[in-house]
Amino acid sequence: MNLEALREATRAQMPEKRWTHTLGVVDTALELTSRFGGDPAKAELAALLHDYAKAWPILRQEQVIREQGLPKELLDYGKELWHAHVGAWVVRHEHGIEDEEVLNAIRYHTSGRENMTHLEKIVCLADYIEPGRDYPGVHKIRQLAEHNLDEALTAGLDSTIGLLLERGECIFPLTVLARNDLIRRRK
Ligand code: DGI
Ligand code: FE
Ligand code: FE
Ligand code: FE
Repeated sequence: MNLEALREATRAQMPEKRWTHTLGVVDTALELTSRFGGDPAKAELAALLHDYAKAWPILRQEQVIREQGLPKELLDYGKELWHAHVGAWVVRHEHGIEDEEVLNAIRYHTSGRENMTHLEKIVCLADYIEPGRDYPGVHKIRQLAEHNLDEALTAGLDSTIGLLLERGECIFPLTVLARNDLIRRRK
């Protein structure tokens, strides 16, 4: 499938607002790639597809997790985490995306994980700072993203963890592992 058809298929999965966000993540991922390196074609593809399943009915997302052997553990955590893993599965099986680097960037864009690849970092950070994002702390994360990918991503994960603490919600283990890993690698 060519990129234009994939764009239309992705757009058809979501309301206009989510599509605008997606285009913002694509632009930002490309910008981060030109700043920090990496493959722009992969960044564009992963960013385009990162929220593919975000607007799907939650029961449909749950069905994919249960029936397709995705980590059952996801069901014990926030539903907001599900779309990342579901999206990676769906674009592979419905659109033949086989590039594991791209699939992992989609799969881990919400939580991160230990040993994140450059592409995973780019997509996760782009999701935090695309121009349509507005939350306390986004300005600082954007500033850090001007010069340091890891520092910016750490600040992004900090903001997510802070929000979850405030809301009294569970923290998915990968989110904590991702942050710890980035901090340990700091020089
Ligand atoms: O899909 P987006 O809105 O563009 O962004 P996203 O995929 O980063 O999802 C953000 C949401 O996911 C936000 O409401 C917080 C939630 N989230 C992120 N990490 C965790 C989490 N929820 C739980 N329960 N645990 C996490 O570790
Ligand atoms: Fe998302
Ligand atoms: Fe995110
Ligand atoms: Fe997103």
